[in-house]
Amino acid sequence: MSTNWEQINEYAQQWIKEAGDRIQETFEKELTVQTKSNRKDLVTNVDKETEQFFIERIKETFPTHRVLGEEGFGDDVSALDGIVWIIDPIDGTMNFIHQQRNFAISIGIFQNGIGMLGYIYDVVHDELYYAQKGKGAFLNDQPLPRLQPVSIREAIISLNATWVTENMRIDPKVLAPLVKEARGTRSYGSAALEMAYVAAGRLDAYITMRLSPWDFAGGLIIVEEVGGIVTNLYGEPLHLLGQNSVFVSKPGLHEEILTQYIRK
Ligand code: 2AM
Ligand code: CA
Ligand code: CA
Ligand code: CA
Repeated sequence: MSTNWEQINEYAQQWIKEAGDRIQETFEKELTVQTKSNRKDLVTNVDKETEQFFIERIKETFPTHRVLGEEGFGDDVSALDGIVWIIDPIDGTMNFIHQQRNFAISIGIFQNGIGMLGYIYDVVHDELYYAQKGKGAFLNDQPLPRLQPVSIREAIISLNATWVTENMRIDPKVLAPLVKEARGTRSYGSAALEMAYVAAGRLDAYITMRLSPWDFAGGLIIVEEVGGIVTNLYGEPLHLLGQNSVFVSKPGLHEEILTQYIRK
């Protein structure tokens, strides 16, 4: 039997909107904030409740689908056979806590390792970025145009200041000249939104040194549907079940940055 992607898409969009409404309702309530791996790595009761909400809905409706979720309420996924939902219930938790904006729900749905449906929902702005493999990407049902080439000098590149200061993952001298040459840099603190912004042409590229699958799963599908390139910093494909550096860009710009700044 072939998979009914239209049906999965309808449910996914409905649950994402419902989860977004639930998140908005928590703005008036007190948050429980905990740290994870370090003092900058945060989680709240809302991250956990939102992930549990999705898992309950998915398991009830699609019992054979598996879920890989950041907060660990899903399945132990060690291979991507069958249908797997990769979920980040709140991407940009620090923003959620401090700003009540600049965060998103991010979901990628894969079949045998191939990205079929991608979603990034900017809850506060009610902006749903969505893509289905081979059918293009959309922002609130408006088709997103294919990405057009841009030069480095005219590009706005998103990256965190961490990567041009002393850090454990990259020599700060590698990206500093790129920061200087670009028209501008930005940092939003939500990998999912930064990928959505590349897909929507609001940013030209996004570079970061360590993300997990749930941070980029939704964005990967959306960006590729508009002709953008998603690789690790060295131009290699991303591992969907491990951590990666991530380099998302308009097509020509991707090659230009790789040859002039990363591989040189
Ligand atoms: P999160 O909010 O879901 O944790 C912040 O710069 C971006 O990096 C967010 O998208 C954040 O996702 C992600 N991120 C990945 N690993 C992280 C970590 N260990 N600590 C903080 N943010 C992390
Ligand atoms: Ca997190
Ligand atoms: Ca995340
Ligand atoms: Ca998260």
